[in-house]
Amino acid sequence: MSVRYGLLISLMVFFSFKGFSQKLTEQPNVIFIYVDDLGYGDLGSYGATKIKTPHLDMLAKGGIRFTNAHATSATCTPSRYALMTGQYPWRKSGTGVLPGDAALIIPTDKITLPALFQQKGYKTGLVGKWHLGLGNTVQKNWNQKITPGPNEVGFNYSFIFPATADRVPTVFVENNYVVAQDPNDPIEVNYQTKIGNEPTGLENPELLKLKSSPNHGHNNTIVNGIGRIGYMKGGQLARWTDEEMPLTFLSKAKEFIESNKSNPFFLFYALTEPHVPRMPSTIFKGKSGLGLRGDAILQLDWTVGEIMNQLQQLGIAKNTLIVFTSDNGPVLDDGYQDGAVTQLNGHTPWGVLRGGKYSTYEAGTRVPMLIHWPGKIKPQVSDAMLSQIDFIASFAQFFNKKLPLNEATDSENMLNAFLGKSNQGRKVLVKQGMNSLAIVRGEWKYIEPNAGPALNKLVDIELGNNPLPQLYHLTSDLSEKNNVASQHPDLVKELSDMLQKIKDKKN
Ligand code: NG6
Ligand code: CA
Repeated sequence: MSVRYGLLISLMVFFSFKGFSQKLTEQPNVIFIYVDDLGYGDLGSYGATKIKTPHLDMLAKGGIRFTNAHATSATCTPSRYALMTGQYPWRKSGTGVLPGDAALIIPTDKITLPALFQQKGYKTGLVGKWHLGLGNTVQKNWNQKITPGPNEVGFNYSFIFPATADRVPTVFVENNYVVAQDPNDPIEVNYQTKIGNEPTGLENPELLKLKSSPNHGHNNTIVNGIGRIGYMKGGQLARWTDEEMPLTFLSKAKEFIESNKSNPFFLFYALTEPHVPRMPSTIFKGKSGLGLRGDAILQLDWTVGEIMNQLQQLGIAKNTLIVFTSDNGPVLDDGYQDGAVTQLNGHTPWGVLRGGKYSTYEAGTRVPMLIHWPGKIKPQVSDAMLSQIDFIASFAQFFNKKLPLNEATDSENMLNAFLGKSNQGRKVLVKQGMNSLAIVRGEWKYIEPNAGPALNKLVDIELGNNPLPQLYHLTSDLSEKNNVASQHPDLVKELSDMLQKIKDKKN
């Protein structure tokens, strides 16, 4: 063999080995564990003392714990919309909390977070809560293929419930079909008028095993002893049992991991806990001493432990990056009398923050976020300001891939901060409450004036609404106690102009 050939072959061997090892590290499995309504103060690693979350504390200890990470919005649908699309949800109407019969609001012809992974050859899966609509219309036949849905926006596999656990239809949908359909008992859903003859929470409160709170509206069709929002009939076999539902999701998540253990996968695992109705498996009931909300958090923590154990057992823990975060802040009474208020016992789900779910104050959108990738990410606490909207641009960077022009344009590449290589987060961030937007730049937060109610009396949460501008110096006043807008009119003007400019931005 000539010297030249020898060199060529050794170069080829070198590059193919290099290629192989890069593949291992550059295509880690990615699991997003996205929980529902978990607050900044709900985990041990974020200071909770009244509730024990050992599995998540381990995740925090072995990875990055972010103190300044945000959902874009203080409710579920818009936060999820932003995470999937990289676009601020308030740019598009119809992205508020969706009813259970809503049509799909994610465009099928644009880049999404799962589609990005799909394009890199990952198998992508979604298990859990969806809440981004299904099909093209509100009126739809639940007894045949329901499309478009998650499978049309980037997921190879999906096992979901359509909206929230407190909204009908209370069924699972697997790859566009309701699970356990019965042609003799077709499903119908209606959000306007009662259909069928089944009891409702309003007419038959004596049938409820979990009492609805007055005036919230969780008093339509009763399923599994719980009044829901909306009416449904049929599909008796298909209806989930709340106590089993999270375990069903867990087993589907595990199946997805197991069947993709030999190839790179992206799993979006959207837990329903601790959203209402809190009805955890019986083994967790009463265990926290904090009512069913606390019990649901114990179940959530246990679930994360189960996934971590599985990754260990399959020998893929080292090659799996886990992101754990929440879609919005905490709420106690969100429709049911489940002990969240009466047995709070000094627990502070919002930590030191003001407000809660629905609020423009910090507790609405500042959420726990942990990122864990053994061997690759150094354990640390990061104060970088980050938004969930940034994942899509950051993973695009991770894969060295350009996002399509004019898509995901609100997403910023924060890869180094997400991987703990830098403490530099966003310079500016816009956050959405129920009625107003806030902008954070560095140390300062400005909330635009608006006429909404100061307090959501139903849930007893301060919404952050004020007809006057609000300015908070977050660095010294994280609890937003002192509105200093009148002392800094120039700064108020600057931030309000900046917010306007972001609002006016096209695409
Ligand atoms: C609200 C519901 C609340 C919850 C929320 C959605 C009422 C009075 N309250 O409209 O119970 O379902 O929507 O929560 O109807 S989220 O986390 O999915 O955004
Ligand atoms: Ca939520």
